[in-house]
Amino acid sequence: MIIIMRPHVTDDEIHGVEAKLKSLGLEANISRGVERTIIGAIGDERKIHKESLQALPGVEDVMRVVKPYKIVAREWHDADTIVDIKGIPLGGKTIQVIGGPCSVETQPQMDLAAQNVAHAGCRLMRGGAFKPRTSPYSFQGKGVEGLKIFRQAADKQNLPIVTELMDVRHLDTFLEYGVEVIQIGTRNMQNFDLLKEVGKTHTPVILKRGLCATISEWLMSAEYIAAGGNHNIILCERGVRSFEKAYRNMLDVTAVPMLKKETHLPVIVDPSHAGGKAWLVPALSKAAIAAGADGLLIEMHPTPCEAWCDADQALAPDELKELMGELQSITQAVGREL
Ligand SMILES: [Mn+2]
Repeated sequence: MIIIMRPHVTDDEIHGVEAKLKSLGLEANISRGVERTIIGAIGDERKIHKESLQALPGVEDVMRVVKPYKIVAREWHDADTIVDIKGIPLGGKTIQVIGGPCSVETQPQMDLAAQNVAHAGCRLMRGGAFKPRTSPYSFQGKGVEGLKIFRQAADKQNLPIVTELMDVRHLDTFLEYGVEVIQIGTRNMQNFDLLKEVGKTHTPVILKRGLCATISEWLMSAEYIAAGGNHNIILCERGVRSFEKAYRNMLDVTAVPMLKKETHLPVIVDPSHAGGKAWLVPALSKAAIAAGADGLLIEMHPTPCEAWCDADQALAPDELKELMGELQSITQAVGREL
């Protein structure tokens, strides 16, 4: 059961609902979003009479949500959620392409990358300062220095930044640097403590799908963030592990319409980590948009062969620009804009 409070609800009204639930022997999870406060009733819901809650001050609606995930479920919120990223909408009619290198290397590399991203027509930039690498001996990212470099480069082009948070201890630094979108990577999709912490902020979050995660597990992870009060969640399909060795991961295109049915949250696709090869990126990007994705997360490096990380899958600047042109007709065909 979830209780949807009216906009501009007061603390007293929230406490009123909480007290009512307590009197029935239930606990309340209060999720204070920017626009909405949603109260989840935890316990034996059979004790609740919907009408008695509905009559309480500040309550807009009371709904039984059958799914294990509640706030992120389409069941209670029919309209698509549009996440506002510094005035850039993600999840609406316009498809957003987030471009940039796998990792932050140097200031000149990032300055050039930011120019290339803006020149290609992308409105958001990606780049990793903290890198989750399979081997402890691979380049681990530049850390805080990388954030500083990224911020400077992106600011010159007015691009909001997307970067991965791996450790709760870095969250304050991310907020200090004004990171516009926090990425939770594949390997941390079920790092519940990390999810709870980003749930306490209102910073938009890109939640990547775990290597072997089911749709339901993935949405439960999103629910962890939402339950904390952060409703600005974007799901990112990036390929799942399969038996196939010819490419890095298997892009699960089916996940896109399935998620669209199950959740009101925006869905984007990362064709770079799915394919693992730059030449596969255009075809996978087109498939993603045709399937209903709201955006793409694409790796682009000013000089791909010199990239410190994921060199094989990075597009060159002219390839990104060309792809943006090719995507025009696909977006139009599905009634979207680029
Ligand atoms: Mn990468």
